[in-house]
Amino acid sequence: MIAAYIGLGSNLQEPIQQLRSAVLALARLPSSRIGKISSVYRSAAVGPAGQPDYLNAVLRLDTSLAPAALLDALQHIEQEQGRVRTVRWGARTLDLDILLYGQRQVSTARLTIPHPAMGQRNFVLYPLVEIGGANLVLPDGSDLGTLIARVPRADLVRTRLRLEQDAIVPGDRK
Ligand code: ROI
Repeated sequence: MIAAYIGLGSNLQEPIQQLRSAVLALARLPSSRIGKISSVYRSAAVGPAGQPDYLNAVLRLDTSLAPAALLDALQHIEQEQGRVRTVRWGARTLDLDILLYGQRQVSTARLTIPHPAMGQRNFVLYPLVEIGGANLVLPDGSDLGTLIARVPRADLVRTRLRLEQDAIVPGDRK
């Protein structure tokens, strides 16, 4: 099993429900098991102004799915939860990003791992450190503690909302 870290984000159509539904769908992926789940964080949208605030979280998924198969599965979940293009670019019902996939680096037309923007995004780094710890090392040898020291918490708020649910059951294990 590889420890993959998945970023979750939503700012449309009951974001907390979107994130909870996504966690249930992730729990049902084959050859995968959910590990730690971060708190839910709220922040203003990075990108075009005028869209609703986002809820974000990060979870660890222990998986035997290859990176491309994992991406397929995440995109399927996004589609199932009605991700559509809206008039205002950027707002979305659900965004699932592969942040890290063990110590692997992946660079294909569809997929770049580590996620290229993760080092600049407070809504990724703070929940990631919450569950992975500041000593988590990236494939390039940098550690999360060093990265997060360069990124202010700014408007990021850690909410009391949680994504753990009784219905989380492991998918088929290999
Ligand atoms: N901004 C925030 N705060 N959270 C997100 O998850 C997020 N996702 C995006 C863009 C539009 C870049 N902005 C975001 O894709």
